[in-house]
Amino acid sequence: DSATEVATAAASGANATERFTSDKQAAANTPPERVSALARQVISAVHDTIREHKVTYDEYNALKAWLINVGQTGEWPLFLDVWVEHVVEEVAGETREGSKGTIEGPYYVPNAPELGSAAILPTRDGEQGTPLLFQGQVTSVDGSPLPHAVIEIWHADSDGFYSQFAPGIPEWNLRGTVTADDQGQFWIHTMKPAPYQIPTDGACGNLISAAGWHPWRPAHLHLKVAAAGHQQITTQLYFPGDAHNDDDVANAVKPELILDPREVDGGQEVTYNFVLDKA
Ligand code: MBD
Ligand code: FE
Repeated sequence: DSATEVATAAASGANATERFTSDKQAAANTPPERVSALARQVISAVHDTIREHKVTYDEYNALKAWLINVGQTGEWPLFLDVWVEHVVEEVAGETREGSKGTIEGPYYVPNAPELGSAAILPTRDGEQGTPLLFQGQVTSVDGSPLPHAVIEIWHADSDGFYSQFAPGIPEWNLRGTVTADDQGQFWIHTMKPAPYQIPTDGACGNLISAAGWHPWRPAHLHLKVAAAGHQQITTQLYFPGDAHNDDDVANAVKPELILDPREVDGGQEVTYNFVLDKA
């Protein structure tokens, strides 16, 4: 398949870096005392590691070369979202009562095509995979339906590639912005994604192979769910039986996020309801 042949780490990494730079670069306005405390603790964790393991000059230089390579392959968004974001999300989500969230990852793109409450995500002619109907309702923590809640959904294709980050895929393939009906209900027709493999030819892949880890994330749907007067959630949903639900390289699986699909004529169908906390 053509995407498989030309999806390089440098290309998808550069796209993810570009995406972050244009959408996300927020000024946190962190006071100097806090910058100092955080930076000091991170730097001293590095010092402790060096002392404890008696890190050599060769190892120090290998680290330097690797860090330079993370930037050159554009893989800072990938590295941070795979190995760091899950803890940021854990802290951010600590006080919410509604549906669990999990990490966003590097491949969200805002302003995907707007579809109605009964949506068919954009696919290619002959899009491969198992047809999936993903349906549900968005409610508030008090149980009341949230009319016209907005569900943004994006996911990989049946080769594990994301549109706009791997070449040769139409811009909005398997991405959409779905507006629920007046009862907060939605129906999304799509194709089941494949598990995602961290590119093996970039700096992250390098770390994974040098450490003898595996590069897999279980198959997943990404979602952002928003409604007036409520906190937006960012989440992912997984499929039962995936070999990597228990050892996701990005540590982003939670038991509440595993779907329970049923087999139907021509594919699968699953219901999952979202509960949003008040703003
Ligand atoms: C993904 O598809 C993803 O969801 C995350 C979190 C990291 C890398 C690739
Ligand atoms: Fe993903």
